[in-house]
Amino acid sequence: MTSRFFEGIEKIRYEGVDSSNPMAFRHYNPDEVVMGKRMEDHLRFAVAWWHSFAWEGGDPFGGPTLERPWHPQDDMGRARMKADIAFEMFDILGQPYFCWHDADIRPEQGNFADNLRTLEEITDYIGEKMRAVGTKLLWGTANMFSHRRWMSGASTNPDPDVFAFAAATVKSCIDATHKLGGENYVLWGGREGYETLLNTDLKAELDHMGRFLNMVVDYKHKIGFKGAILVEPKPQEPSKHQYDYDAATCIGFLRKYGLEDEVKLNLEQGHAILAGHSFEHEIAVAAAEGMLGSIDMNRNDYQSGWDTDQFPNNTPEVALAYYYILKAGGFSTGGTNFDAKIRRQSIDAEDLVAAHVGGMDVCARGLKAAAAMIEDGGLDSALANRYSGWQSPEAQVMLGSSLEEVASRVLIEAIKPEPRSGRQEYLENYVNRFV
Ligand code: XUL
Ligand code: CO
Repeated sequence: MTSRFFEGIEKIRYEGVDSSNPMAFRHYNPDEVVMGKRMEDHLRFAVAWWHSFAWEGGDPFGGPTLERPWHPQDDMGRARMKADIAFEMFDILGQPYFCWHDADIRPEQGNFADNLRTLEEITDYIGEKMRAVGTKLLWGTANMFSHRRWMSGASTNPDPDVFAFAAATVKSCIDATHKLGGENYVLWGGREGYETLLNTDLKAELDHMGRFLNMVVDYKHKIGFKGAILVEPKPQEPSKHQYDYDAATCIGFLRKYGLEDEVKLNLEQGHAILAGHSFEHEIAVAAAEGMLGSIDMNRNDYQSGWDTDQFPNNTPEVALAYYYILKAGGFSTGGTNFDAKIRRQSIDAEDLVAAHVGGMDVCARGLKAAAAMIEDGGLDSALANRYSGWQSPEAQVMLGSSLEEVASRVLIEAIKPEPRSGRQEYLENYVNRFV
């Protein structure tokens, strides 16, 4: 039986760029082949259960604005209704994937045994719906930041009982992800950071987090989970200082704890902005280390300094993100998760669908622009030209020689560098031709 929540909203179809139908795709055409691959297989869109179905519209000044028949989310009957609604929307959008936290899909009952039982029950129910609708799981994760037990962190908590509770929680969520055929498992620190050094043993907390992540990786291999383990960088909010600040910080952490070949990154656009980076910077840093896993595609308000998690709508930004993703070989297990929420005044079912339609369309448009830039090769040839000096045998030999040898060559050959233009505006104008 279908609910009446999405009544009057038809399945979204591709109508092409000339369509003025706001509930149609103008660019996202799943079967269209871009650089030898179907658009759907490039983008691998996922809906985030938390923002779309669990969030009730509250902010620090006011309570829920989104009155949904499945709120409040405190019993299993309403958890099942929420799942029914979710899959109705997946059917309308036709996106191939979704993502969840345990706390989004089952009620919080305050103790581990009951949380485990209801997680198993609801993921069995979700498994049936996945088979019926054909939507797959991009990733599962544990919410270890909302309940008060996590207020001082999960694996970085000063209380070893919280570390234990976190280990049990992550085990249950990896089991559920594995059962549903999930393609990745994500860990976002949440409160893995601190408010004040005055009460924090920073070194002990980092060591505990490193040990925790090693346990997670060992367990993944033990059960034969083939998906990727991903961590998600974020510089602040909720904690003042987060240990997983940005891609570079996470990479250093993973190397220190011997996890560089086991764990990749789930990069989020809004988190990049909060860290003072562009999204493409974070993507390029991860790609340079072979650690690009997946992305959370949203947009952050550039003025507020908060994690506003808005749907993407900026083609030039999105195009550059996909440009560097395509340059890195595209996604393997990863995809494009809309870790984005509608504004609290957007209270209609139609707003929720329209937000995803627009997000999918701007990503498709960005992907096409990125592919066109790659096929044209303008940025590649500019780069090859800028670094062409490194092709010379002298330059290559230099990399294998000592500081004194290089110094004496400068004197003997009277090396005198001549500055060359970086051509930034020329290249920015080039990109604008495609977006
Ligand atoms: C928080 C955030 C999370 C993670 C999953 O800012 O992005 O929703 O994506 O826990
Ligand atoms: Co995210």
